[in-house]
Amino acid sequence: MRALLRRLALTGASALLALPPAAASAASAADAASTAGCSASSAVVKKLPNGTTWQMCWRNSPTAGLILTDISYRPTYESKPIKVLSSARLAQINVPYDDGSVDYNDLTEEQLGDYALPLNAKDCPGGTLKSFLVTGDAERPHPVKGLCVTTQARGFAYHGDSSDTGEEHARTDSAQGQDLVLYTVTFAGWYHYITQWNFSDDGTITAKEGATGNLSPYDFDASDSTGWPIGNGKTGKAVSHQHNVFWRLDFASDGSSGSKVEQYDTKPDGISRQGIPRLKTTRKTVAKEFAGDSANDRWWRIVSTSGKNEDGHPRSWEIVQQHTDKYYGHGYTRHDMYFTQYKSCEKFASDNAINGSGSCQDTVDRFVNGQRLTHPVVWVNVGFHHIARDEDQTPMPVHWQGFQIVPRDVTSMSPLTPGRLHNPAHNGQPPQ
Ligand SMILES: [Cu+2]
Repeated sequence: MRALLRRLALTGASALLALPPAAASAASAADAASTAGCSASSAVVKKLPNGTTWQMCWRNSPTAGLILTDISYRPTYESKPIKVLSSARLAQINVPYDDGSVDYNDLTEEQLGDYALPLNAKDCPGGTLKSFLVTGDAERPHPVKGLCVTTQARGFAYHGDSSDTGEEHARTDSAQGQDLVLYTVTFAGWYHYITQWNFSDDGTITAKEGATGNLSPYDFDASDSTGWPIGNGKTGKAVSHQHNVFWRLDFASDGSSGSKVEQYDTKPDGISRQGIPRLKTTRKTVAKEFAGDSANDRWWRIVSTSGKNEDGHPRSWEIVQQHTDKYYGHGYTRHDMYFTQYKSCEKFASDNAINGSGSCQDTVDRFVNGQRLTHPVVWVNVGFHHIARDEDQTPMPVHWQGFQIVPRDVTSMSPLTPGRLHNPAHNGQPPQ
């Protein structure tokens, strides 16, 4: 009911669905905390079983929820941590309903971060719960144990035969992978949102937003073309809607905010003499602010202008966008990626003007106005069009949407290569 009142108070409209907030505080070795640039209570430092160490600072914003800062990656063979991101956070969740009745901004209207829910030990298996302050509908701020910091198995990290790279007494090597995982659960209306970040031992970062909770009880009046029958017979049709999630990434490759953005496209390139289709990959440096769209065989990377790996290749981080249901309802939701020059008051993908300072534009599409990209901020937009199904009752099984950030040439070999293979003999073209 609290959630309903919150919706009604904010919108004056009938009820809908909502969203929740985020996380904060946590600890580890004091030296790591000082390295990370935050207090021990807001530092997370974790060495995973395969040897990779991730470290970062965290806090909870009443609006944006869980905010991670100063994220660094230290694979086994690196002598010091490699800075990846200055900041990683949500930038908006839009929830428009297909019948045009409502259109929520769950961060900026619903104050997602201020409605974090307490987690129980069973909600954080093998991990540690961290507290932070929220106010929500209470009179004053109070602590909630709302951040889980844990590790999770992710299946195979690799499986390979070393004879293929020229080892004389060959072996089959295999390992299981692990992730450092941080998440909070927040609510808006009847929806509970899981804001989660996975940091894998192979250097991959996964951002994922999970939607669970319950369908809006006030929105079972859809037509055939705007909803789906839920419950016995055909009388109640739940209104379909979009969960449109934006993330904001401020890269700091190798500790420097100076980076460039490249777009790669692979296309057919005729037929070879053997009668086999050829493919050709082209690179385009994105010099100015840019709104991008996913396409077959297209990807982007953020390239450090200062750091190189031991092979002499520039370190970079590739954005891997997964499935998205694009929402065309607003100018700012029409593109999958926005690359903008860093500006401190550009924090939210919509409703930005009233939530930052007055000197910034209101929506992310308007942040793109021709500036040269020397300190790129990446906005990733992933949509999920939710046509409800009977299985959504109850509680609704979690639906995830998100993307990944994958290291490309950050290290000269796999960060997980077994020690006996981590040498020049196994790096590059093997002996024939
Ligand atoms: Cu939904």
